[in-house]
Amino acid sequence: MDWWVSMPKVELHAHLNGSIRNSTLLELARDMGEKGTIVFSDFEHVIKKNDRSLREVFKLFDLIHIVTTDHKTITRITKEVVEDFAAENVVYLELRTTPKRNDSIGMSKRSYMEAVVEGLRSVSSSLDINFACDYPEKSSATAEKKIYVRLLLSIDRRESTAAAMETVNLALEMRDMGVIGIDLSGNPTIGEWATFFPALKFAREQGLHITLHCGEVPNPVEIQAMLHFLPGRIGHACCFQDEEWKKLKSSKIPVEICLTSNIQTETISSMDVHHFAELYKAKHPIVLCTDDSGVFSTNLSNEYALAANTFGLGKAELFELAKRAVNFIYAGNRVKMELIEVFESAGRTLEYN
Ligand code: 6MZ
Repeated sequence: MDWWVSMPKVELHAHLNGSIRNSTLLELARDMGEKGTIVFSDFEHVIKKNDRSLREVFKLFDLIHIVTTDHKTITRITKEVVEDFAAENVVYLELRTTPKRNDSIGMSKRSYMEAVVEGLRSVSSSLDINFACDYPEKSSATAEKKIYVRLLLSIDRRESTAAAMETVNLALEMRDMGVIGIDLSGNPTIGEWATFFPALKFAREQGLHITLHCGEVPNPVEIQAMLHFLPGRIGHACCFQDEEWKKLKSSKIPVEICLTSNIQTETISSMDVHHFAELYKAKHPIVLCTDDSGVFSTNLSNEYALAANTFGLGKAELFELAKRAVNFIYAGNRVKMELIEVFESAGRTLEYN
């Protein structure tokens, strides 16, 4: 594992609340249990379960949101998630989260996002972080690592057109705080493409980048509509049929691949039939990602090791794959050039045997 940890990596598909440390989740649930807000034993059972269907994963997210959705906790988990990615040499992270409103605790979508930004500002002093052009890069002479972080705001498929539009407007207001795009996610069996389309179209017209969860369940009409929209990237692409593969390949839309997530949620029946192999062989743009490292007990180094073992690829090939991901990031050219330099310098010192 050490080698996969030491290799620089780019993470483009990570949901904040799905990346929460298990220890933090249990601690928060225990605290709430002691205060009588929740019944801890009900949570413990769900949190500690390992294999979850897609439906159970969304039940778990509802539980996670109960214990995490206050400003202080959102700040804490943002800080921890960034530090965890940096610790395994993720050098560029696009972190996505669904802005949430909770009137009973005075939380608006904006104050939720400000708590996220506060988490970025409070990362450990052993880490250099670059997340927004208007904030001076936080760097210290003692820092051991550096990470670039950018934010994507997620629209949950349970939301209305108006709520989706509110998220897009918030993203536009927060562009100087590292927000660069919009994601469409949430339970894929809920909601209609037509509901989100106006907000996504407006977002793109305003210059925001778009990534869509696409084809997590079979839904050819929606998949076709999404591909026709030509998003900057898509996530998953598990349940595509011939026609959709053809369209995807000719469009060259990069795919965020989440191996462990797809297997655990059974959206792909086994690794030997995973579309990673076919897309890799076809030289289609792909990037390995974690999805929800906390929920699926994985990390990005583990996903690279898994790809190497499952698909018979060598270290040099996966290093190239990680480096190519720089082409698909949503940050601008200056960051891309700095990242290429990070990879080139690592490539000169890493041993491939
Ligand atoms: C679709 C997913 C997801 O936004 O509260 N999310 N949406 N498919 C998946 N595959 C397993 N994994 C996570 O992070 C949690 C939210 O991200 C979305 C869901 O909407 C979930 O509630 P945030 O930080």
